[in-house]
Amino acid sequence: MVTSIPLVSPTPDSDRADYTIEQAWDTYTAEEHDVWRILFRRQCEILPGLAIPEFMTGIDALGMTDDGIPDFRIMNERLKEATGWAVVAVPDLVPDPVFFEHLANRRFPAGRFIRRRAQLDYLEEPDIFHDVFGHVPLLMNPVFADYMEAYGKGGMRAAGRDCLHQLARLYWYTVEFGLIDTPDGLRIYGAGILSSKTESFFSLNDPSPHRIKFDLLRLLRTNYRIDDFQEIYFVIDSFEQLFSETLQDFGPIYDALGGLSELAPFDLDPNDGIINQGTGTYATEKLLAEGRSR
Ligand code: HBI
Ligand code: FE
Repeated sequence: MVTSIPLVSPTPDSDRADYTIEQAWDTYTAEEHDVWRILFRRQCEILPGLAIPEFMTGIDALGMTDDGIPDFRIMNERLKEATGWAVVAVPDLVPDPVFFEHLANRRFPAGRFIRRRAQLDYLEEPDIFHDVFGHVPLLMNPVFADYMEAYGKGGMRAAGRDCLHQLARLYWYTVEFGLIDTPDGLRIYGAGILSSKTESFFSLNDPSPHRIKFDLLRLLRTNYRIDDFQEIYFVIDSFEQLFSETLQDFGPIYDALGGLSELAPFDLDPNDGIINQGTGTYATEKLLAEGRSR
């Protein structure tokens, strides 16, 4: 009897309050390690010169390679040594309060599963390649590691106020889709871009999106798209800037937001620090093709 070799290993649900599960690294299949290899090699080929250099050095410092899916037990030894962070396995997205609590305690929740070979270019939920390749290397950078903890603590404080959707924007436009200005030009530090071949090029080189200077109040007013390339990217000058902006008391900011209108992703505000104004062509053509308008 031919026993079919399973393509994917089982990712169980969690029965723990913090939604964590065992990574069960030994149960990943050869196919799953192959998908990691394809994604890892592809991104490492294009990212030098596009990603902030600290991202590339973080990969090496973690001992992350194209051998296959990293074993958290081994990777965490280096991560903990460097900045006190650890990656914990979860089945998929966890509730905001649980997510914030993990970050506030220097634990990064990473989806255990990896996308199928047929999903190389896009998938809905963050898988282990997005979470571990995209997010973890910069946790080796002490200032960015401090920012991520401060963000988690900010999220726990915000839980009492109805402003999690604004905090989610801060995460989205920095940790997921942030750009940073460097002496060699704009570079990528957002995990959502770093783990995507197509958006790595689009975010820096396409004339369609706006690229404007980071401004916390303006960012918190700005909606975002979850299902396609971003129409606007916020550019920070340094991780120190990001960290100090997040340390402040958000109370007055939430109060100021109350009197300001929300902004759609492609809107510009008269006070924007415009690095380059986008043409909007990508989204306009995409929406036209789908018979929709902005
Ligand atoms: N859960 N596992 C996981 N990974 C995330 O990136 C994540 C999450 N839950 C909530 C969330 N992100 C966003 O709402 C953040 O903006 C908080
Ligand atoms: Fe993410």
